[in-house]
Amino acid sequence: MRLRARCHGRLLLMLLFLGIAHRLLLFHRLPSPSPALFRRSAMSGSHFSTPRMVVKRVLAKQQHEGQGAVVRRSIGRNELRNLDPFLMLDEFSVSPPAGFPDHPHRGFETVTYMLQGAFTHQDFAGNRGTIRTGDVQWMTAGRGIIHSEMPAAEGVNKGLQLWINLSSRDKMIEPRYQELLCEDIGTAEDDGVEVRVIAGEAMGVRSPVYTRTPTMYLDYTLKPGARMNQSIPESWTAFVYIVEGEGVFGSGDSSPVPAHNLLVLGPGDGVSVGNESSKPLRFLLIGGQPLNEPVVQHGPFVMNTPAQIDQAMDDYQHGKNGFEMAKYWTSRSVG
Ligand code: FJE
Ligand code: FE
Repeated sequence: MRLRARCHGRLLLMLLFLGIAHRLLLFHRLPSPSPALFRRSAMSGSHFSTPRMVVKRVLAKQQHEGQGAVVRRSIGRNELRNLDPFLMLDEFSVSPPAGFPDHPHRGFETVTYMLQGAFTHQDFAGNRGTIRTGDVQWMTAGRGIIHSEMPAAEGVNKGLQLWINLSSRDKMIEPRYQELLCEDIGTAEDDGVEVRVIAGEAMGVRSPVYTRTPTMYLDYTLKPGARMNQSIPESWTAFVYIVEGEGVFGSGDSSPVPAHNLLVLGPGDGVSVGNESSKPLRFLLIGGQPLNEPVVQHGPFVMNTPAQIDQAMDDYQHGKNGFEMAKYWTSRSVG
């Protein structure tokens, strides 16, 4: 199956409109900018001296989560508990009426990226929104969010949810949302390599997302025979998650790795990936600055000490310190 972010038909409508406008207004051809200029900017961020190699490989097997939902967990399973600053990565696959009904978060961020279908979130502050194929919701839970995350389209709704830890000084900040619609996500294409820049910078394109814990989140698609090179800050944790197809990561002489595998990258200041297969390869390249702080997790609460976890559970139970609305709120059915 091919999972391609096509911006849910909105882009198609836009192109149709532009096509009609073009004919009506009888635009003349403008001289196109020098391709050499484009090429140079597309190459930025692709130079590095020490390529990172794969130091660990984890296959994300299916498990049940939430209410009847199925996830493939990679980060967060026993073999890969905490990849500082990352806490969890789930590739979810959910058909109504399954989903993730009302639950709290404190102390970290959740990043939800839709691959297929739609998801509606509702929170205890009255926020409600639906993200569709190619859209991203970057949620900073901070001191507290209670929300529901439920599929909004018939059939299978797929995506990825990443949990990024917050530093001790940011754990109790005000909650915040950043929503990126598919068509607003910067993309670049060069030599069979396409990138969607969700956070950070690649091939001359920068994301507007503010990452409180410095993070890069890149969605690459490589045509058969294509190769990419991407620099990654030397001190950062970095990994790859294969969404579709198979690729050769790090060293050119290693064997191809298929979908649903997570590869932890070792020391170095960049990575090189090749598609030596006859089908498209799609993978996420994600990196983040490690926090180097103690992590104490109890389900959806991630703090630095056991006392802070006790406090979070007490705040949630009694509606205090950010969980005030817990007493008055429940989500409505999505329909
Ligand atoms: C959660 C159980 C859960 N992975 N992927 C316990 F299911 C969840 C939870 C999710 C989740 C939600 C989406 Cl939209 C996608 C997910 C787990 O909501 F937070 C805890 N603590
Ligand atoms: Fe959640």
